[in-house]
Amino acid sequence: MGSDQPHPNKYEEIIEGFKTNKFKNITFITGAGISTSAGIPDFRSPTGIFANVKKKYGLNRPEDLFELNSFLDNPKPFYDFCKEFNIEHCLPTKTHLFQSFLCHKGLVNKIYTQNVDGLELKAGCPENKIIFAHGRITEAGCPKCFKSYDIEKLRENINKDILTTCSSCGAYIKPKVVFYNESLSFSFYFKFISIKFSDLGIIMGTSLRVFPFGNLPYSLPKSSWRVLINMEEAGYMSYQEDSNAFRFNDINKKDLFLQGKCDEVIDKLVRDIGWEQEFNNFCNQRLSQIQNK
Ligand code: CNA
Repeated sequence: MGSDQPHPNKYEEIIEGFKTNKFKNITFITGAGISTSAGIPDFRSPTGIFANVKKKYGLNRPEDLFELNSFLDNPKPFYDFCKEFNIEHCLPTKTHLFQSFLCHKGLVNKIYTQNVDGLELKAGCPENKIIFAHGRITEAGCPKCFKSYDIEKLRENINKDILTTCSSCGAYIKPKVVFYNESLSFSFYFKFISIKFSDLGIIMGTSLRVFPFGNLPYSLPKSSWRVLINMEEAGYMSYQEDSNAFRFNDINKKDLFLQGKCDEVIDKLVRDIGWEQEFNNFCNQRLSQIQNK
């Protein structure tokens, strides 16, 4: 199914929808694949983080690097990984800038992201539009008693190979990013309801294999379009009429799969809508603002 061409009528309907201002509540559901062109590896691509960490850090499974109990037993592999995972210099991609562009046009409902890199904020998306479902790398705290900790101090300690423990409960401190076996923040569940207001869901750069986040596309209302932009098909497919799973090949369903690199698909989309000049101006302006900071 993945190699099928996107249904031409569905693609045209989406383009027409943008041109006629039909979409006013666009919901983005995103993952690490939207940041790979910024130089940040994802988890599961052949060149992703999971490809070499098992051997490098002597783990049983690559997931153990981000597993709460493994971290609490021995934080060293994760701290060593952090030393190399420096993303401060990374710039937002075309895909992040597209989200920001649509926010500035007042067309965005919410951006649900699994990413912890904060590139949505760098791109200029308003903070109140973004739900960082898996937290952010720019904050630190105790995973047991939730006491906050200074991220700069944690980074300094990591770079000096000092193990940082919580002054209240003694557990090891980590950046406030959600690990396997850790609960999602209260605000994720609180803001989850907003998804019901979508008229277009754009799901990008995610394998949809981390839950509960991976279930978000199936919570979009039945009336909403669902466009998946990814290197390969992701999520559940179904041929059953009453299922919420994707049905990209069903002519009557508002599901469309656009296979490829996010930035390239976004470029084509913008061109086909007729926004090329306006979008390029927006990107140049935003990128020069970041560089002049
Ligand atoms: P994943 O499981 O690694 O899947 C990424 C998906 O994106 C795969 O299907 C890839 O084929 C696809 N992909 C990669 N590059 C592109 C591209 N340029 N264009 C289109 N598709 C592409 O990552 P998920 O986000 O699905 O998994 C969730 C984890 C990854 C979350 O817990 C994140 O915190 C974690 N993560 C985040 C970052 C980040 O913040 N940038 C980096 C690495 C991992």
